[in-house]
Amino acid sequence: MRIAVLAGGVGGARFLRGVRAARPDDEITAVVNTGDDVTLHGLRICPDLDSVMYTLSGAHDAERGWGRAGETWRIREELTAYGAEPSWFQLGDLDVATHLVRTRMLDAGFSLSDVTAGLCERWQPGVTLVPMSDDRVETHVIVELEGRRRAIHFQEWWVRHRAKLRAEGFVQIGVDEAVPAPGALAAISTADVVLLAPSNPVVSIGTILGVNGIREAIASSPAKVVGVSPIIGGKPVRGMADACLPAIGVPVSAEGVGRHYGARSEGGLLDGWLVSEDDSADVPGVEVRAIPLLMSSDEATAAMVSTALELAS
Ligand code: FO1
Repeated sequence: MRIAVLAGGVGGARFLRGVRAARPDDEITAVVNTGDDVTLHGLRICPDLDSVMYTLSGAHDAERGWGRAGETWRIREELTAYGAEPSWFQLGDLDVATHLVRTRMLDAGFSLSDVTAGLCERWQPGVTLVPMSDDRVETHVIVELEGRRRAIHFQEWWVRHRAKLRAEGFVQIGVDEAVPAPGALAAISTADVVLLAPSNPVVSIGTILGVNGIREAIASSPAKVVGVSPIIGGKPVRGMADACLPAIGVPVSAEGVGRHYGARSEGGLLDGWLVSEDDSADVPGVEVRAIPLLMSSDEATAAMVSTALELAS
């Protein structure tokens, strides 16, 4: 079976471990959000691609959800000693090596897809990772800061301000010109099943869907499309979906997000929608299943994936 998964960072990475555990012999392709990407200290950083790559290879720090296990912070301490801003973004020494290799390859003219494939040569994630686009797309958040409305980079909003500044809107700089990365559309159109990981529906899944042609490829794909709610009991398990959804007028609920994605039969995306056993959701035109949704282990996540695949069959 060919499975295509739209995924963001931490939640998407955990989910992909479950997909791989549930279907170890199948061809799994993850189309990963790159709207969180940022250039800092001259390095190109791709948080979601790195979270997925590290987590699938077991090199991740499970507590943080991002960056490497066994990380040290000497470079960061030195940068801070020099007063080299931004000091609010923690760059680990091991992680810096990834950004150095990526930046050097990009500067040499390789595409982000080539870079990702190159990095995965070492990490062997067992899933094909494809950026949503090789073109630069950066999510900015419209906030009120010091009495002025302005757009700040998603990472500044999320890391520096801990998403405490009310998000009035999100803008994906560059998305209008962005085309899907090679392999992204093929993964979707040749898939037997397309899964929407329980990632942030606005800045992760939403950003991927905003790339020209991706939403259309899903809507016209012969595959069944099943999503997994990132909201359990009215709040996200991790991350800041509850700070993002109000900005686009979507209720912070499993039902709200399911209706936001919409039914394929009505021009939306979903055939099936998984919600937590404590939730209920009426999503017209979509088959809903209420099951345990906590990704507490690969086995727990694999059980969710098996239910999603049953729904799709
Ligand atoms: N998240 C934080 O909350 N604080 C950080 O200092 C931080 C640094 C960082 C460095 C590299 C990287 O790949 C991710 C990093 N993240 C950090 C996580 C990142 O902001 C999020 O994982 C995604 O952008 C949101 O999904």
